[in-house]
Amino acid sequence: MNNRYLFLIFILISLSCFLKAQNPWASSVVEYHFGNGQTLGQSSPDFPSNVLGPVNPAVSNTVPASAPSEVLSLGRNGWIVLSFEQDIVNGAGADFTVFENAFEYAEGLIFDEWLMVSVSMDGINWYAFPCDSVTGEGMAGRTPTNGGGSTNYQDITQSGGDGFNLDDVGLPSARYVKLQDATRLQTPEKIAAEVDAVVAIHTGNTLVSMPQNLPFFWQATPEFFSLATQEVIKLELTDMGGRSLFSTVVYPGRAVSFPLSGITPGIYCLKAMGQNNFYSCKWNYYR
Ligand SMILES: [Ca+2]
Ligand SMILES: [Ca+2]
Ligand SMILES: [Ca+2]
Repeated sequence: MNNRYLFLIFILISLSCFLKAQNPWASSVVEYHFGNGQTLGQSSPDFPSNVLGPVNPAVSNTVPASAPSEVLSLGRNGWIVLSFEQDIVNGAGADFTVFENAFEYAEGLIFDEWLMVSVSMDGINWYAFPCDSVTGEGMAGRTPTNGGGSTNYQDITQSGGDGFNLDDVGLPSARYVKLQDATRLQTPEKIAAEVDAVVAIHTGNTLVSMPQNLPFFWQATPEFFSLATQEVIKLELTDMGGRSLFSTVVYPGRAVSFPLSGITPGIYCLKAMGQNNFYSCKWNYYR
């Protein structure tokens, strides 16, 4: 086998690893309990694939997902716990989006079936998103899904669905999302909510808070943190107690990269000191 083929195989393996690592959709069902009244999509071979992976791009705000292969009815008071290949992390704004099959049945009128949402980092301790049992505010199942082949489902302004911000439960990250039917709080024709899909908007490593218009560019993988800059800066990583873990000077046009193998996942402070500027931000490191 010549080098050209070896190179091609290397590229294909790298690409497949990259694509696998990028799956932002719920990837497994951890636990569930179905309630009464509706059984759509609850049996094999529709379940569990109907709640994992992406939504059907053919759906729209007036034509919702309705096939058992696409959606799962939880039944009255039913619930399900979904997990992800990577942690959902707390970035700017909404961090994940829940897609039910709410739809617009007349101008401005939505047939919504509510789901209470909670999250957990460890699958043991749960944090419920605050919600209003009268208006449904803070619950999922309220906003139709927008379809279309070019929709970016990690952009809540394009995707529709209901977005949730980990800021609202005070968590830096979550691995599990629990959805519980809450149609008992609604009018009687709402029998049970369906689950179509859940997508993580922010995954893996991210900066929790980062000032805008920085004079440097950063990138993080679970293994390395790299940074390139337009001015000479001193870069320092400290723990939240101020203890210095790494420090270096970065020059324009010469990116630096430092290994994260010796650093345990957690929250750190990243400081960049330029000649006239000082930047400091909290960095949420997850593997
Ligand atoms: Ca957030
Ligand atoms: Ca529904
Ligand atoms: Ca689905």
